[in-house]
Amino acid sequence: MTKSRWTLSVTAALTAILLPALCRSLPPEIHSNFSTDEEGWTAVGGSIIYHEFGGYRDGFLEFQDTAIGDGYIVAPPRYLGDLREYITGYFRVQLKTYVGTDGVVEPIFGRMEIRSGTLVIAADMVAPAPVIGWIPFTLLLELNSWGGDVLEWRSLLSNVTEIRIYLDVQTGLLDRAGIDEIHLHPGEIANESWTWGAIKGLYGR
Ligand SMILES: [Ca+2]
Repeated sequence: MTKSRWTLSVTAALTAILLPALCRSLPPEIHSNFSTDEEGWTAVGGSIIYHEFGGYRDGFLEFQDTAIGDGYIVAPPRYLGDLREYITGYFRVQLKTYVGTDGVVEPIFGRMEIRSGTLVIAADMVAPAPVIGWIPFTLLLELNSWGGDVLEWRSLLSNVTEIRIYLDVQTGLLDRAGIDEIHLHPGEIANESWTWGAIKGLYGR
């Protein structure tokens, strides 16, 4: 084989290997904009009040703390299952709180948990401070933002059974928070600022 034919053969082989990977389509974005209802989100340790107007855009969810313990909302099934194709993507939500500026915010507020059975990874989207007005918070779906061992992390994300977003703003009862435009994007984040990402790590419960 001449050098030029060998080069062509190698180029063709590399193209056959690399092109499908480069052209691999991303999975669909998963989102909840709450235009007409709660879109399957439920509450634990509190209640959801659906508002048709007043969100970041149109409708939104209001979580009200009505029980002792840390309250959170639970994602519907379309966010669950094998999320490995979303690694390097990100979650984004719009949040607001109804506490006064002198209110003490619980550290758990804005924590997101991804669970697979008893395994849990967790990260904080929000600093423990009131969120005045609708503010976007972004959490990268990559190891550095969540911590843990990479093999365990990928194993957990291959079979996600529950996703929680903690919206318990303050100690005591009847504190409230709003949430809107919950998005899980498969692609890398565009060049823009993103907020807090304190690592909570991977652990069993
Ligand atoms: Ca909305």
